Amino acid sequence: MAALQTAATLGFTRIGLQSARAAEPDAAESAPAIVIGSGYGGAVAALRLGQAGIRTLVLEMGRLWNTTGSDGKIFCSTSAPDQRSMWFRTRTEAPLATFLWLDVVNKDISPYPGALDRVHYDNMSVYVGRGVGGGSLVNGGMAVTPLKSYFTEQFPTVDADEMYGTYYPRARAMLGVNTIDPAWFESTEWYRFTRTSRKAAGNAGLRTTFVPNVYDFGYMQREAAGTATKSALAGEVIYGNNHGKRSLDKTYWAAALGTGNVTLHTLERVKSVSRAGDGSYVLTADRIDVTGTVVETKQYSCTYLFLGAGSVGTTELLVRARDTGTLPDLNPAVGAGWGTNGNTMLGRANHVWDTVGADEATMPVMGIDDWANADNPVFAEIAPLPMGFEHWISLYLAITKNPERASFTYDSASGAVKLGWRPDQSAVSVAMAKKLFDRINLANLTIYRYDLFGSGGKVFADDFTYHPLGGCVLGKATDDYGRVRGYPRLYVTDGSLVPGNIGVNPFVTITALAERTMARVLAEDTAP
Ligand code: FAE
Repeated sequence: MAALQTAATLGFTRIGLQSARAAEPDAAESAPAIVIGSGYGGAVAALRLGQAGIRTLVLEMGRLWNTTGSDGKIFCSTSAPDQRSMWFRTRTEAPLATFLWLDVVNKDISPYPGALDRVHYDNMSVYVGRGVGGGSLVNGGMAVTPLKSYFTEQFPTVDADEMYGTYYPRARAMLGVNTIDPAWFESTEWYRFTRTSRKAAGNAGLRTTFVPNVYDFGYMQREAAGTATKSALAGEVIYGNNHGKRSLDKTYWAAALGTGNVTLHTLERVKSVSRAGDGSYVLTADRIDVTGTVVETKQYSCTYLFLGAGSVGTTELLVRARDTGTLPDLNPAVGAGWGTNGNTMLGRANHVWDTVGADEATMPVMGIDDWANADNPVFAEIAPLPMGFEHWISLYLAITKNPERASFTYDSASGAVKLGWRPDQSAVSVAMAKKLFDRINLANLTIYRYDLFGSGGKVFADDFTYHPLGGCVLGKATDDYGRVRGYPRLYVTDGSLVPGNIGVNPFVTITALAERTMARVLAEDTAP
């Protein structure tokens, strides 16, 4: 841990320098390696390239979150969102739309390159993080390793022993994964909401399990004791955490920039990818200012190109490249095999004596694990709903084993990439979540909450996902190591490799797969 903190301190200094540099317009630029996107897949690629001595340029469309606003904070809280909350919106679009059917959750904001984006497709929208660190800036930090048996089912061609013996441990160590002290968990008011949900699950004969997190639980205990500035205990999460969370800027990016070989350009959105006659890759990118105005369109070239723009970002870039003819030899598997990780959100109403407490920590630490139930496999995260008052609501993000998959296609009329997800595909997740939570409600004589997802009385939020997965599936669009088929020295390292579902929260798997890809690529593809 000491090494990690040293790297983080070093990295912050360097991040500051890089950001100053990113403000100056650049001419066309080439680098041996370019990484698109700075989430988990991009961060692993950049660190390992930098350590191998390969000069690497990283292009990220979001901003670097290292300067404070007028309130002295870098990020805003969920209860008082401002322009920093969302990516160029005039109103926030929080997952929980209403309370008591009232439109009191979302707030008007001014457009700005904020930390959270909600990308809308027909019938499905996808929450993603924007900025250096990608999803790590806005996520709940749950760092879960899937069941080995399910990993093998999803990745039959990957050596699972090697993943569980080498790459998962490597990813967890780098990410700074830790677990809550069980004794503190049992006694603190901040996790009463979780204990209440555990009791309800137990009454239905269901198993619950602690899940690790990248939020520093030592820091959280100091928050509770009043000796550290509150973050997870002050309602901070989906618009960023000002303290406590080991997001990628404090782990992988600190180490990557510390190699001296990695340069980061922020507020640059890659628009297209093509290949020059000499086999190098050519990119165009729009550089925007904080109003969203394009101030420069830049060209880059590289020998090795790593795509880490996330499941929807990477897939959109490659589908567009194939279907507009800039990378015409991409195979038909590009764009296919996309899923929501079976995500469905829901709330239950507890009895008045089963309180959840006015104080709720924002970092989830427990799940209801019914994945082994072959008839209806579900893993449900016990999610926080910090409102600062007692509301008796138990909130959950259910991850169901939904086998439905959709494809992205290029629409030449609009120039947009579309996702072919249908409502009946979401209905599969809902039916599975309902089967589990009907059981819990029956055992506890409780009911669902009808007031949280819009004025229509929707019980199951089935129109968004936190866990977009697939689109460039490992072994199909790429070889077994993320090398894109048909294009040498072009790689995918992010969540688009995961075939639509992994049964738990996905970032540890994405990180571990990227570590595996980079170990192989650096050993085989970059040798002189
Ligand atoms: P990602 O982290 O999305 O990074 C992609 C990056 O690429 C972003 O920074 C983009 O801004 C950037 N980008 C995209 N397109 C372009 C372009 N054209 N040019 C330049 N830059 C581009 O990708 N997962 C867990 O395991 N545990 C959790 O507790 C958890 N909670 C979540 C809560 C929320 C609210 C959300 C939104 C997600 C949560 N997730 C969680 C999901 C997790 O954050 C997600 O799987 C990973 O972030 C995906 O990692 P990737 O590397 O695929």
